[in-house]
Amino acid sequence: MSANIDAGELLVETHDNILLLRINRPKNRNALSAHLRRCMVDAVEGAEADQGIRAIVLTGTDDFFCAGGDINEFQSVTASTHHDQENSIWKVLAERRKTIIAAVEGYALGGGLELALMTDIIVAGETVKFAFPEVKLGILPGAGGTQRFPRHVGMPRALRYLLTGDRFSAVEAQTMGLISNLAPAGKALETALGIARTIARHPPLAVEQIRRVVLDGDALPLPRALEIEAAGLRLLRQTQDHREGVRAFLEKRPPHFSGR
Ligand code: CO8
Repeated sequence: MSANIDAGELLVETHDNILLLRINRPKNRNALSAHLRRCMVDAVEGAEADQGIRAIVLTGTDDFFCAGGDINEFQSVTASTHHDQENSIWKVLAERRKTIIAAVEGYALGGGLELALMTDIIVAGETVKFAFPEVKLGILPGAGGTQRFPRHVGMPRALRYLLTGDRFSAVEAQTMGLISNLAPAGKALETALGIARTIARHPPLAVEQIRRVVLDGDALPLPRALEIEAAGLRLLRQTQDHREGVRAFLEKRPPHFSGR
């Protein structure tokens, strides 16, 4: 079943328990306008509050994921308004509980690549081109790009692309460990929806805890990270869904998870 809301620059569709967000500014190559960022915040906040939504897929149009920040708006952006806007969208995305999968086709440039890096799983079509062109505009990738990119691909490779602005291919991105799946061109969305459906079938508290423990643990020394892993497991062991999962396995039947 699917329900569709046309929010203009962001098309919002519900496919059963998956929220599909389609960036829709083809004339501007899906550049991130302030309005588009606001729509994304609203959509993600709405999904967070909706227990029926188990995963989010974020995509662009057929041949463009996102060309980055809207350069037309750069001239009117001051250091402080920029900071406020950043806080709003990036904080909501960083602190969310639900899984987001990016389905990338065409190009993911600058802020578009940073947006993909904020998601949990990146699926890219094999003809995708990535780049950080910010250096050519006299700025830096300020939505986490200078920090998340090196953590994904290693410092030397990250500096090579951050300092030159050169493009790299989806195949190179896969070799670097930047993307989770390389899909045939045009099939990134289908692949991402398949992954989202699998995640959506699992107990939501387990999905949320696994994600949280992995992300929080990444910034911690190993002994402390192992403590939060243990705390997450203790919490999950007390859930009805854990008991149901074990019972269903032993009774050789499909589980019926309640989300508790
Ligand atoms: N912003 C605004 N408009 C854009 C952008 C953009 N980032 N990219 C393309 N457009 C517009 C063009 O101006 C053009 O408009 P018009 O038709 O009115 O002249 C239209 O899209 C089509 O552009 P092209 O003719 O160049 O189309 P091509 O298909 O030949 O090329 C490219 C598409 C490769 C995307 C090319 O346009 C390009 O290189 N664009 C610039 C990409 C770029 O530099 N991105 C980085 C921006 S800086 C950034 O992202 C920092 C992060 C900011 C975070 C913001 C959140 C707070």
